[in-house]
Amino acid sequence: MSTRKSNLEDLAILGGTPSFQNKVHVGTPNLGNKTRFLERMEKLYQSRWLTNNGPFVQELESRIAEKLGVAHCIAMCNGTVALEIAIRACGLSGEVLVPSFTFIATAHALQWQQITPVFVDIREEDCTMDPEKLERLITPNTTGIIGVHLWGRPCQTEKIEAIAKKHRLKVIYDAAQAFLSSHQGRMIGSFGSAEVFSFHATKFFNTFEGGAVLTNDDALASKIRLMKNFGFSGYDRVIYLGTNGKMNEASAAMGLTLLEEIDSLLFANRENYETYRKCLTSIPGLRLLSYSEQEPFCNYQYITILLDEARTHFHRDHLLAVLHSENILARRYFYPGCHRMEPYRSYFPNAHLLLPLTEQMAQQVLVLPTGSIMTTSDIESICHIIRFVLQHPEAIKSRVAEWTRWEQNAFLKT
Ligand code: T4K
Repeated sequence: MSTRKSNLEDLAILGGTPSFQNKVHVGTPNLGNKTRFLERMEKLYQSRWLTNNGPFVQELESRIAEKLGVAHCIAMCNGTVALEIAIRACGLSGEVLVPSFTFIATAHALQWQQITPVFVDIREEDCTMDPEKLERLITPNTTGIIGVHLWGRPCQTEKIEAIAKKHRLKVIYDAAQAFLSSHQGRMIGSFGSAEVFSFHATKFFNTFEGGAVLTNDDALASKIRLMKNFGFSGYDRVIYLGTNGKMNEASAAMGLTLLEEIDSLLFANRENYETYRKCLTSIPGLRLLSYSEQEPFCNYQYITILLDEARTHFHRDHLLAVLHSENILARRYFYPGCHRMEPYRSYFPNAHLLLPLTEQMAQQVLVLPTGSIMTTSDIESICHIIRFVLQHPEAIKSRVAEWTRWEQNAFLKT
């Protein structure tokens, strides 16, 4: 339920009633058909098979591999562990090139294994890693590149892979946000040595917690299967160093249930994106990042806007404060950039000097709510508030006595 704003006093930050009674999140989980999920839970109760490569996990793996046209899908307990295992299985060490403008897990998955993430700047068009900036950062210690398909938008795979080939580097993609999107007509999941998805609750396709490594390399797939199960090749027989990266049966049951209705989830995301696009046009200084119309598949999972303060006269953080007071919990994915978070800010205090666009975009970006829970009217209300606020930037700024409180709030603290 939301109310329209016609006077400044209607804004919750100026004492009005919040537009939304309950908090609206960027990634409220899609839950799928409860009956179908409970039917699977009933089977799980009867079989008492809860994890360790159970039937639901096997079914989910083969369905995903088939859907994406990739030889192997190895389901995992989450995207971060899947990344760590893929990195290890590919034999990365020393230094690996990676964008800083990503979720912290991309960098942590390397550093966790004493591999140094070397941060690369991004492109202005879509905020993915800029291949033009890659080559100069390659040293004798570089062993690989991790590209990130940020917000479901493919990074520049051809250019990245050409550079990797020239320098004999391995390429892995962090495709955590790109499940069921394509790149030049080919499903994401089939690029590089391996690609890693996240099926976390906040992703449009979730398994509560979960993830997967996709690869067409048979030997790599076998190694990853060993690694995610302590290196067991049979009862009492360990032939490799491994860890516990297994997905459990309840998670896989959730995945299978959501796969059954994936088309309607994709449709909802697309409709939401179209509504945002329609309602956020012609606002000076506001750019809604578009998805390519050329691609046959896209998950439309993230609604990303960039605010150029020089033109809006309103900083992204002030808009964030206004939206949060209206119970619209927009997020600054990915502020302030991995290079400004620990331990990297201590390790590389001058990293920002090589990351001008990362710095700029991290100040401008805001991700807005979407998912099947959102109605057209909810989205229209969010857009109405954004438009209303950006029509009165100076008046609102001068009247909010409490910016300091908002700025001290954990969300807005640098
Ligand atoms: N690489 C990339 C590029 C990634 O984006 C991610 C994950 C990874 C690697 C690692 O994959 P995982 O190991 O996570 O599988 C969230 C997610 O936890 C994370 O999975 C995701 N990326 C990242 C972009 O976002 P937070 O800390 O911002 O989420 P949180 O807990 O604040 O939740 C987001 C919103 O969803 C909230 O506004 C509340 C709502 N929510 C959340 C949960 C968990 C619900 O309504 N219900 C829920 O159950 O990280």
